[in-house]
Amino acid sequence: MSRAVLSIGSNLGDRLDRLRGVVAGLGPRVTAVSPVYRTAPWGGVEQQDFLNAVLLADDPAYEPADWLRHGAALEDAAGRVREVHWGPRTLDVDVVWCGTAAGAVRSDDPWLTLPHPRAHRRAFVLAPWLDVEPEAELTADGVTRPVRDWLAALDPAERDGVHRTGDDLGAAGAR
Ligand code: PH2
Ligand code: MG
Ligand code: MG
Repeated sequence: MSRAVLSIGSNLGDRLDRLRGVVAGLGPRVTAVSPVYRTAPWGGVEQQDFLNAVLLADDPAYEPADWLRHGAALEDAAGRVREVHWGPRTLDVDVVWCGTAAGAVRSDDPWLTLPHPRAHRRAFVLAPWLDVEPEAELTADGVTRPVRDWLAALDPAERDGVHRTGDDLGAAGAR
């Protein structure tokens, strides 16, 4: 049994269609879909703006690793090639947070580090996550804080780099 917070992003091709493909691909596992944000590229590589969103998902049969495997399969289906670190991509599906009956999962495995070690520094993750889960908490660097506090603590320039587009990926449960 696990519940996941997934950050999805695209900055190549039909970005909105790519994000919609993730919602469709996860199907009834998706329990909440955030608004879509246009976001300035994070990480220092000059490239086109991203579209980003956050999904909440739940599957009684999924272990935390299953979310990563499913996300990677959706990336492959979108023709993802891994070239430049933090560079342009048709589709990226990142597992930001995972919870089981025992609580929040912590993992230092480099293949699946949980919670995602950079989520607390990224407005493109925190802003849409807050939209779908206003009381969420995130542990980073050994400190647990509400997601809203991590977002408020960011450099204003980082927060100002994310804007809702008004696009819609479809409501959870509408598939
Ligand atoms: N993903 C990256 C690198 N930089 N910047 C934004 N705004 N959104 C992303 O999804 C993103 C990024 C690598 O996964
Ligand atoms: Mg990523
Ligand atoms: Mg990724």
